[in-house]
Amino acid sequence: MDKIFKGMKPSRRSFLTGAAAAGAGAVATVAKGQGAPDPAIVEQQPWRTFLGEGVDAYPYGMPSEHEAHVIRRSVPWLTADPISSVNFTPLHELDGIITPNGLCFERHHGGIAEVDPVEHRLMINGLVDKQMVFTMEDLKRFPRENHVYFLECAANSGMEWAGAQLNGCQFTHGMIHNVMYTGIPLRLLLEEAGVKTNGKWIMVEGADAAGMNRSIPIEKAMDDCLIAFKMNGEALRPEQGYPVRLVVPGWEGNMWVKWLRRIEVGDQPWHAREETSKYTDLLENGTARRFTWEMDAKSVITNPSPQAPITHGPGPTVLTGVAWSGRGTIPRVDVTIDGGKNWYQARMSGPSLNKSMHRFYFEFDWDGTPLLLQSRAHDSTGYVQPTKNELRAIRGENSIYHNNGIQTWYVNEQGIAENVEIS
Ligand SMILES: Nc1nc2c(c(=O)[nH]1)N[C@H]1C(S)=C(S)[C@@H](COP(=O)(O)O)O[C@H]1N2
Ligand SMILES: [Mo]
Repeated sequence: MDKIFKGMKPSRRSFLTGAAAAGAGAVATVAKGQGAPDPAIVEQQPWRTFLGEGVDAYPYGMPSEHEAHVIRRSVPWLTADPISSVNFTPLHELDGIITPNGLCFERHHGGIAEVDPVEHRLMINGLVDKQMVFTMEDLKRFPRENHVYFLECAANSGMEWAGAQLNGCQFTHGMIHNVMYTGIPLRLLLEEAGVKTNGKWIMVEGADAAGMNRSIPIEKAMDDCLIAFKMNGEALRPEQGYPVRLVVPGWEGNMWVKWLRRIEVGDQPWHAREETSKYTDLLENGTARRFTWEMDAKSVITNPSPQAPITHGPGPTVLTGVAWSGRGTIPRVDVTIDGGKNWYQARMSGPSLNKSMHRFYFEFDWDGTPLLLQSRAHDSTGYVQPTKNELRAIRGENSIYHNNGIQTWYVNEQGIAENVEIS
């Protein structure tokens, strides 16, 4: 990239003092100035001329029709068939930290299972004192907990290993959602069944046609895993595993088995398809990285970004994005608007929860010259998000999974943004 940068400096201070200083003058840089009377002010708007719908018009509420573009989207060339496919969370349209249920990305290996909760059973078998079968009603008699956790597919940003490819944070980073789960600690169910002393692993299996399964070490199972049946306060959506899914905080999304039907306790891992042929990365020396469960710290700028260009021209500009780590919280995110020449600490806003998404902002005065935007997350262990090239130096070029490299957006004079890489 050979772009010219001049006169860009962050100016949160000048924006704030300007706005506080004296109404009119300062605000004029943000709002429209004088000129012809604004019809939106001086003319009667249609919605003032008739009464609105009554309270029962929408028994289950939906977003405004003006938000119809805020949807999950797929990339047709990524998969051959929607039955075993993925779509992406529209990160560039969201704010705060919670992903609304209808916008949580979906990844299914055998389509969305249509499970009847009354007929659904969860079985625990294998190396236990007492094999057990629970109905949904049984599960709801165990003590519950509420936690906000991100779920990120290990393949999120996978296409970017080969270079900048997909034009939009929805597609480069949208295999993630952040939800408040209500569920039962898995530990309580395992204690009920009584894990034998040689029980070192569990195998979790879905009730979908794919029967997707994964092995999880018993330490994690006994630590913070949840048997979840609610997301953001309401029942899980069918796409997300209704009526019950496993929550494996901080670990790759593939392990969060949906439509959970069976937990087998064993003395070694099962070497299932999803932990051998998939979710494994071949290194340059011919060995493979396997059982890479934890999701490393990562961040992305959601606005501006290719699907969310700057449309207001130069002047006060709000940059925002999200950051997360499978190892803890995100105390700090740095951002640059000049491709790394200068870094500034972003402002974190909203709750800082363990293994949850975090929101950051950076307000600056855009002078209308091209920008190279990047964000860099620091997690609570001190780990700092690497560049893509730092990752490639260690993992080589064969990887698909666990790409947590720094993302770059190029913004031109018109405010149009594009996915690029700089060395
Ligand atoms: N039973 C079952 N569980 C599953 C899957 C599946 O296909 N079947 N897909 C897995 C993968 S690869 C991911 S990334 C997450 C996606 O969860 P989501 O659809 O809620 O986004 O679910 C995991 N759990
Ligand atoms: Mo996944």
